[in-house]
Amino acid sequence: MPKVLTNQQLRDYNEYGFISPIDVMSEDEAATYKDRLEEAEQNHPEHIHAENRNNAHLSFMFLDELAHHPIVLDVVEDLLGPHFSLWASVLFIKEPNTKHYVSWHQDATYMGMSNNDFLSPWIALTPSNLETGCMSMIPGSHKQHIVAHEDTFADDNILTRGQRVNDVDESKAEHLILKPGQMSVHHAEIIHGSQPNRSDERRIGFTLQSYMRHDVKQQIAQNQWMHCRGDKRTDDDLLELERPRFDLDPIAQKGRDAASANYADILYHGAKQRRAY
Ligand SMILES: O=C(O)CCC(=O)C(=O)O
Repeated sequence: MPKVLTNQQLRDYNEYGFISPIDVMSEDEAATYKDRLEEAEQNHPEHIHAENRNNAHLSFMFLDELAHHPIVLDVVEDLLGPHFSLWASVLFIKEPNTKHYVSWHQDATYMGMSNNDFLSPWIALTPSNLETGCMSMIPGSHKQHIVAHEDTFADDNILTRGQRVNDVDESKAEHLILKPGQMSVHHAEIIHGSQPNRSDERRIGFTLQSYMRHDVKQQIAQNQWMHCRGDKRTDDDLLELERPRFDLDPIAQKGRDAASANYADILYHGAKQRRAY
């Protein structure tokens, strides 16, 4: 019996590779998270900015709360079962009237996992729609597994390598319109991307990338995870990441530094160049 999702949503996830929208919190509550984000950006700019956007849930309590939000974890449990951990997180912020975009890609391409049956929730803290540059998905594309990607390192492409899948039939795309406080969940192999923000407000999305069952093994670099629910991972080489107890908790911060360096080693493995994020 699922905890949060309907049987139809479970079928949709298997058939199309995503579910959207899912209510996590009210718009008012989402506004308080946006305020906390902007306070962090103002008070600790070195720890949270466009090039230091990875694993900020290890630095700031408001993002740790989202990573462990009971509705988010219930949704993950409905899809993955009772035992899972979190690998990393990314803040995808598109400033007003900017050219930044995300090319068509599949998340799992460069993660170096033993299998790609895992998922990412994407939580909207501001409206995410056609004008602000919401995510778009190619329904069912998770069923074809990983296809060829071309690394472009294009300036306005905010993916690590600017990697892109060519020849996507964009007429099939479904646009995930989210209000602040709603989230989508997508499969690691679905082809997705997003257009620039043409509006006068920020588009702020926080993606938990990704929650995985313990049978998914890291095959490149260090094996680092944050435990979320159920039994803990028991890998011999496990490096467990600790939750922060307060903003900029030095123990969790040390974990973030290590996790983000490791994340770059994994995502840029074999790449011709590296960017700062
Ligand atoms: O935020 C975006 O526009 C893209 C995010 C994305 O590709 C992801 O979360 O996997």
